[in-house]
Amino acid sequence: MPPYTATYFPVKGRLGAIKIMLADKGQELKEVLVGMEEWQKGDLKATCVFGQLPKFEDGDLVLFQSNAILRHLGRNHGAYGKDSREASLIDMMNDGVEDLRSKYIKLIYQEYDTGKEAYLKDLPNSLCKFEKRFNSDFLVGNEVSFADYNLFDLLLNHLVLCPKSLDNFPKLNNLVKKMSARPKIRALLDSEAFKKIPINGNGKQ
Ligand code: GTS
Repeated sequence: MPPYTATYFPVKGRLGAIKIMLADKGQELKEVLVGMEEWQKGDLKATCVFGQLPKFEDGDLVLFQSNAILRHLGRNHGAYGKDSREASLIDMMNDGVEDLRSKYIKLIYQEYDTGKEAYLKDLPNSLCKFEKRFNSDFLVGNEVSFADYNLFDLLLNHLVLCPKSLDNFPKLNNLVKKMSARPKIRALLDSEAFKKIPINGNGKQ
């Protein structure tokens, strides 16, 4: 039986980075997909701590909040730095990824038709903050962390939004190249099951 179960809508959304990380760590994931009709009945929502998905189960431990799930998996699978100093830096960088993801989600769900041009114009101001942090193939230290998986997933979304968005960011391009080349991640990205899942729930990408 897979040790982990995720309950989510049939989109990549906030589960994408988690799935990429689990694939890279050779972990199986059982997925429970929830359609809008079922969600709108409200029964499942009422059981979710913050009334939202994803829900993640590790045995009898039930977690909500995608970044808490990433941290949990970082602790479980050696992707949270070599010491507490690196862990704090990884937390900082992941919070930065969350800030950019929040802007991206706002664009997708609220401003896609009116705000895309302004979003893309401002995007380099966010990306350069990450670009500056790379001294190796990873955001912090010499090992992959959950923040790398999270940033990688979000950069993939941005390459769909605008294929040229990373053109002036060699280190971000390198992250995408190196992460995409990790065999288990490559296999996930190439799988029909993964390719056919939409990035977002409203068809915008
Ligand atoms: N901070 C939460 C997290 O990181 O997990 C946000 C979760 C969230 O926004 N979930 C959305 C949801 O449950 C779905 S998605 O935006 O991740 O695709 N929406 C349904 C609802 O009723 O709020």
